[in-house]
Amino acid sequence: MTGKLKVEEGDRVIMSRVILALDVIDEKTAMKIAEETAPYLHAIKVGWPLVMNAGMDVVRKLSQLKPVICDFKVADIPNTTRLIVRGAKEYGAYGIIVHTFVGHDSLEAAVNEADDMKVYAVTEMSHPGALDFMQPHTEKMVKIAMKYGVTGIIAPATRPSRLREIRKIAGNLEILSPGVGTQGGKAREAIENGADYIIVGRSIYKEDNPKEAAKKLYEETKYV
Ligand code: NUP
Repeated sequence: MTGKLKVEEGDRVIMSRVILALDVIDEKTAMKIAEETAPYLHAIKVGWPLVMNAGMDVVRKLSQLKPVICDFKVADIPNTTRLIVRGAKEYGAYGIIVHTFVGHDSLEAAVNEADDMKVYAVTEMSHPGALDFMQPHTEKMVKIAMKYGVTGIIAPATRPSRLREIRKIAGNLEILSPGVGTQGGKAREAIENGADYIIVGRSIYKEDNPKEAAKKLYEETKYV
């Protein structure tokens, strides 16, 4: 996706660049925050913290509000990858996040099993440790992710100059960018440097007013 989004129709937000990382562990809290923020979101991302406590049913429940992306960072052999991707699909997930470093066959298994579910491949993580092993291989990972037909990639809002470089080789792949807010990245800067969507957790769900926080991020990124 590139270019400007059509973002509002009357009072209704029809497109947003904000993906909520719902890393709360209690289902009731998760549902409450999701309900409040949903009007300003593109999607909701869930990961192990919530699923380990609330179970996979939470994916189905949240999907009533917004498309759900399962951040399982799958990093396994093709057969196990297939089983995990199938599991997410059965609970109605819209997308799943997998690791790219595991290589071509696991990536291919994920994309094939996903069918019309979206696959997002991690190419460079947002935390400092990503420089140790990942970053030297990012370009190669972006290329292999493209070759095997993923919908999008994960690249860091904490390093806007890297985002810009990654966008140059990623063509029209969607770029989902975590690290905004608590990790130090800036929403608008991430979009201006090539991200299509920002992934934001604590700077929404830990705020006194998550709805206002989501709205603010939506406003900040809608016309970029
Ligand atoms: O590189 C990545 N960085 C990252 O923070 C890849 C991710 N998937 N994430 C996830 O994004 C992380 O696991 C968390 O769910 C979310 C960021 O949360 P926060 O730092 O905004 O609270």
